[in-house]
Amino acid sequence: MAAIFDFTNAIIRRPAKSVVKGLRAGAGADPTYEGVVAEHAAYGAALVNAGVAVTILPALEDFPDSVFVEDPALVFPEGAVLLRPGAKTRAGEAALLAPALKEKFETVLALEDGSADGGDILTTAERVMIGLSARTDKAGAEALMRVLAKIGRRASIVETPKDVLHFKTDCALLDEETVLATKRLSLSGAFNGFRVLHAPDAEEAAANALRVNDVVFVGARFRKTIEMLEREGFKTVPLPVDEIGKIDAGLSCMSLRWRSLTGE
Ligand code: CIR
Repeated sequence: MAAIFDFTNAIIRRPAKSVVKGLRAGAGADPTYEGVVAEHAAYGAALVNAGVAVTILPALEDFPDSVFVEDPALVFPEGAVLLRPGAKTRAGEAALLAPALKEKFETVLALEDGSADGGDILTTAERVMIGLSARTDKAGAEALMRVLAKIGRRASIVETPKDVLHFKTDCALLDEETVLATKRLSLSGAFNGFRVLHAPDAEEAAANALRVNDVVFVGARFRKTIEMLEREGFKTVPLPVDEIGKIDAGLSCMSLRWRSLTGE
């Protein structure tokens, strides 16, 4: 049986020049456009190397954060869900993603209430975990549970630590029973029943890693995390994240990934 991290397809979106003005919680420096382009290109190449067929959508200048295509939608082998991003400047991204999803999926459902960002959603073999955050509210999370029930997915609502952008800012699924998580998130008990590897101190941002087929994408500067994962038997692919990190992003954010049931 295919594992939850076995992906055949992905959608990514080219960064817009406006990405330098992407949202961020702090008052840090802007990333450079060229830097984001380089990180995005390395990420796209890593997906291809991992055996994934990648569709690249054009940049959307009016949406500085649209390169983070994970947030306006959710995809599964059995269908896609258009979400309602919680940031005002990102609300229009879902409609602009709809045509590409309709081309790829027979079933495209839509969230009807509240707000929810894909960055707050972690799909495990058993269930879909929906993290409440400043972007995903209770109405959105509950509406999403109803939509997921239509495609036969069980879901549960969990908490994102305070002041953390998204649930997956602080965690990644490494295999069916193992997660990489920050200590602050694992303390919430969200991963009871999982084996949890903690992101080392001072490398909390490494928790936004991404398991794709046989490998785990990890931020290249997180040396201790890479060592830990390799020691645990995971094959890592270090990728540059310094520029996207300036606008609060990590490695799950730049793609929508799924296993195609039709082989297309
Ligand atoms: C934002 O604040 O929406 C973007 N600057 C970063 C989005 C990161 N996305 C993700 O973690 N899924």
